[in-house]
Amino acid sequence: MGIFNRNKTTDGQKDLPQTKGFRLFSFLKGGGLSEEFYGQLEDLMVEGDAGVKTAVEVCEELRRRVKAGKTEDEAAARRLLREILRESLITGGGDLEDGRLNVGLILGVNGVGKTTTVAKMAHFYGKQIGNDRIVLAAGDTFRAAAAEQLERHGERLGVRLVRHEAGSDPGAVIYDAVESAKARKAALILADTAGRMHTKSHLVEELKKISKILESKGGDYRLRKFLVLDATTGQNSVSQAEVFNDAVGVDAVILTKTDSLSKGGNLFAICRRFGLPIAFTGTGERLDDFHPFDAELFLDRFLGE
Ligand SMILES: Nc1nc2c(ncn2[C@@H]2O[C@H](COP(=O)(O)OP(=O)(O)OP(=O)(O)O)[C@@H](O)[C@H]2O)c(=O)[nH]1
Ligand SMILES: [Mg+2]
Repeated sequence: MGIFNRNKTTDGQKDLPQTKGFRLFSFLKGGGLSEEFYGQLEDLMVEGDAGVKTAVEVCEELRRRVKAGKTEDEAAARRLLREILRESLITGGGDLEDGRLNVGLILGVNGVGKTTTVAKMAHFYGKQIGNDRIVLAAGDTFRAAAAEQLERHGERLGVRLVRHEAGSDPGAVIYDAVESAKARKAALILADTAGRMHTKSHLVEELKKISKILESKGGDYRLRKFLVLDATTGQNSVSQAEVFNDAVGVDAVILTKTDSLSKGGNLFAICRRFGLPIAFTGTGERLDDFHPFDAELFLDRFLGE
């Protein structure tokens, strides 16, 4: 299973088979802090999906800190590397604001796990505030089966769903969900959206429109835009983050499918380049396979410690 899970029964993460993760340190040949050490490290960071820019920056920073620390010790350099990588990661962004209506807009390209994530989030937040204080909005009006998929989740969870006919305006669905939530004094709306390729500009334009409709009602509620990224897509997820963030301003990332093969170095690039926090990880297909992102745990797996 995923590189982000402990093989322990902690905070509800049950019986996950042990994973090896990327284990960068296990590939580093020992022998001191030579040019070869830094060269290897840079290559391994790229191999681990961090991208060339981030790999180079991290290695440069490591050289600086090694020099400043006046150390010749490889073990100390490994500790400094972990420190740099830890400082690169941003966590959080998933907290609800008390006493106010929270609206979570769930965005992402096709098939990354948006609809499943909406259901997982309802399950997760339902434990905090009660399922009856959550409203789901079927904002994917593009794919015929999407609203039904969400409806099944809603029925299972006992969470109210607002949906319109297929082909209708997604902005109107979400707007209706807001009215419905206000009338019922709900605390949270989770809005699904249609998957759109980040390369198709008209779809991204449509998203801008939805976002604008919601933002025009600002003050009434607290809007959070969550970008769902599939952990297995590596560097591609970095360009997805760039396009969505430029188009609508993303608030936090949710990384799905971390139970599948993924290296995870893309997270360093996403946090460092866009300043986006990683709020949650999806670790399987069940509703319970969803957890707040744990940076230390992620580093354990990425580095192999
Ligand atoms: N293994 C695994 N599978 C997941 C995870 N999250 C979602 N999936 C699976 O990924 C597939 C796609 O999930 P959806 O939630 O329908 O994805 P989507 O982004 O809504 O897809 P579109 O609406 O078509 O754009 C489903 O088979 C899910 O069960 C995860 O964390 N781990
Ligand atoms: Mg969907």
